[in-house]
Amino acid sequence: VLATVLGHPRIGIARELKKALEAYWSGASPAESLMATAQEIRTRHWSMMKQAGLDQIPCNDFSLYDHMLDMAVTVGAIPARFRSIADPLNRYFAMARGVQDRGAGIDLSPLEMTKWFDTNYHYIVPELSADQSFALDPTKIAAELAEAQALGIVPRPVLPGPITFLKLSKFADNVSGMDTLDLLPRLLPVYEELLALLSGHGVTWLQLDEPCLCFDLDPRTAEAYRTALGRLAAAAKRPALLVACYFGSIGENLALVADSGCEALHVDLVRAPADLEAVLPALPQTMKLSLGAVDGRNIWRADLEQAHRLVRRAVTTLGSERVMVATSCSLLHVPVDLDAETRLDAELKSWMAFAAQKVAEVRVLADAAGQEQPQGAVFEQAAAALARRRAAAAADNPAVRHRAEQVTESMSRRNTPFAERSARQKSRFDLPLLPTTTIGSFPQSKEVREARSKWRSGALDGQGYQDFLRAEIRRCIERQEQLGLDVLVHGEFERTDMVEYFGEQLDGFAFTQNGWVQSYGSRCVKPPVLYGDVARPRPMTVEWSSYAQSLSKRPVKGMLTGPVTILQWSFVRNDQPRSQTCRQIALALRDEVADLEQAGIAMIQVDEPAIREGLPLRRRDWDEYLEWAVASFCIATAGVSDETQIHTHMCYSEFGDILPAIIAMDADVLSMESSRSRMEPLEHFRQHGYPNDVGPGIYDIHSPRVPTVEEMTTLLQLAAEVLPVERLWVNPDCGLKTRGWPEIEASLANMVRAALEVRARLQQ
Ligand code: THG
Ligand code: ZN
Repeated sequence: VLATVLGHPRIGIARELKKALEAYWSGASPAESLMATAQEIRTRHWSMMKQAGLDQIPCNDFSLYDHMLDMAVTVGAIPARFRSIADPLNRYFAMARGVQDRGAGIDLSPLEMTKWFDTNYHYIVPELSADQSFALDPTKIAAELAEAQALGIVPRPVLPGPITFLKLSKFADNVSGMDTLDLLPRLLPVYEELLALLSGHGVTWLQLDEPCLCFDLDPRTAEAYRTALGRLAAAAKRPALLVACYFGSIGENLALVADSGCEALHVDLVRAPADLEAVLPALPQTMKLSLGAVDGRNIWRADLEQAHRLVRRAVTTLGSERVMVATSCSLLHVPVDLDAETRLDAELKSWMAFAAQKVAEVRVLADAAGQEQPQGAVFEQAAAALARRRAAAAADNPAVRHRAEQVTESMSRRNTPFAERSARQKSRFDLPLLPTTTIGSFPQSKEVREARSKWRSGALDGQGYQDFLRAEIRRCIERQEQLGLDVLVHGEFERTDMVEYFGEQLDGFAFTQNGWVQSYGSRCVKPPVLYGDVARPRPMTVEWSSYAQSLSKRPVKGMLTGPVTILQWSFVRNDQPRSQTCRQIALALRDEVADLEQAGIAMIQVDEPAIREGLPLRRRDWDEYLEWAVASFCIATAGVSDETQIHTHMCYSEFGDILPAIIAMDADVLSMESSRSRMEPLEHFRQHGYPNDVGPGIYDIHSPRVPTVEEMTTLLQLAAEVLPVERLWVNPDCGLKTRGWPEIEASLANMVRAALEVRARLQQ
């Protein structure tokens, strides 16, 4: 039985890649240092996996920015606007981040970015044209292959498969009436060419990632799978193909791979344990099975006994020659090494495993495949840790559990319908038509970070830190008033991350020092570990919000992160349903909302950017999820009086397919990312309507470019054609935490001007 993983984290234990990227982008260091750092990271990870005894080691899973962007470059899908950039590295980053050079008159918008399945990772969406042609550029994959081979490793390169690549790509704006799968006949020859080339370089196994096999497929896509996998399997010169399905059940799509002639199938037995029994009898004699038995999405130590039973079942049916043990998906979604955690509670730490530990787990499982009853210290320690974890959970917080059981339906309903609340709120706030606001965060400047780290190290005392933050808030309020914004925010300078901040103040969460996970490009998050029952010992945001409100006559929104987003962006316990954990978070937030209202905060924003991200991949699972997700948001927010205005914000996803659920959340105001997808949400509003207030984002904050007034008036007018102008708000796409003040002031000044212009036009 062979041991393997589907991919390794690439950011580095100390986020070396992040630092090297940002130094290169800022001009502080040359391309050579970036390349050297990238190579060091790859070398270290390959050596580590080799030392750990993995039989197949992935390569080309590394990326300087994103693996879908890499694939777009590999197949020559470079949109026309980038083709004049001669330097490949500059062109690559231009596609990822856009370019704006006012002096030179250059203004290239980047490719879109969106969530990778139901994870918190964002990929770059390849942009295709109607007359798209493809041409192989094997530079990256060939270089990484040679590098691995030079280290004495026989790597298994990883590629997004052709169907997943096309399904996750998009046509440029000007294309209509085409399906990206129309391009399959043009794309397949490039894959064939690449397969031949890799085979020529001594590659014996290739991993084709086809997570789209976890979706309900329409007949056209299913047929495309048959065509594509069949064609690749029939290629004259190629490595053996491992088709990897992960993030869910392969279900009825099994035959598409089983009948393809490919040499191996990978299934995700963490998300879909029942797949094993379905796959065993259906797999042809010629195929191997890779068992995704160790969770690549979470940080818990594996239940080795349970995983062993799966391995045994496969081995006794297929024979050990045909079985591989693997992680459920790439380890991209977990931190690098638990050993780097020196401050974690020892007990909690003994329940956990990061990438390095998971590599060891697959090895142990593969080694024990021949034993009926697994033996040895490793199995015993894992079982003991699991038993201690269960005992701790059972004794945790009865009061929290009791309260969660007592939740009534009326707790998730506002007192009166929107129309009535809205009228009361309108008279309370007296806002102009098209009120302007922002999403919540303002720049986390170097000074803010320095002050926080001084406070944490003890160099700055609590009072000093508080004074510093108050001064930041005061300046932020002044700037917003000067810009002429109607509804203000305090700026969130006290928060590192919108989930981490709340986790730090709630019972049931723990924190790592180095548990970084890539979110997009150089940006990382450090998800809290939600291990126990969630309770709120004391108010979390009331002081900051009250202080901010005391500085202005204009409304200042209170800012909270919603229960679904806290759940989705944490590593959560896997010993009870997610719905139950979410409800505990919702109840803690409900108390915070009540305290904010009590303190005179009249608008409270509860962000749920991750609500779409948590949607199950299979439609049959949608209703159940949406029901508890919406109920959780409502439990958190519906306890307020009619005059208190609840806002929410969503971004990073396309919301069309869950619009009814978003409507059911019944927030008074919804601000939503739209500008990067050229106001796509408006199309859904046009078709289905939206009953409450909306602020479709009119400025893309993910790019440093400053949007013009005209651009934004155009978008506003587009919105006004779809929704009644009395229900429209004016705001950016998302928070401004990652941007710099100069570009923000210019952009927001333009945004306010755009609102004034459209207001004036409407009043003519
Ligand atoms: N927090 C969490 N998840 C998220 C977001 C978030 N997922 C979606 C979206 N926002 C992703 N966007 C970002 C934006 C900025 C950063 C991370 C994800 C970021 N991170 C810092 C960095 O990498 O420099 C690290 C954090 C810090 O140093 O405080 O800026 O907002 N959980
Ligand atoms: Zn956002």
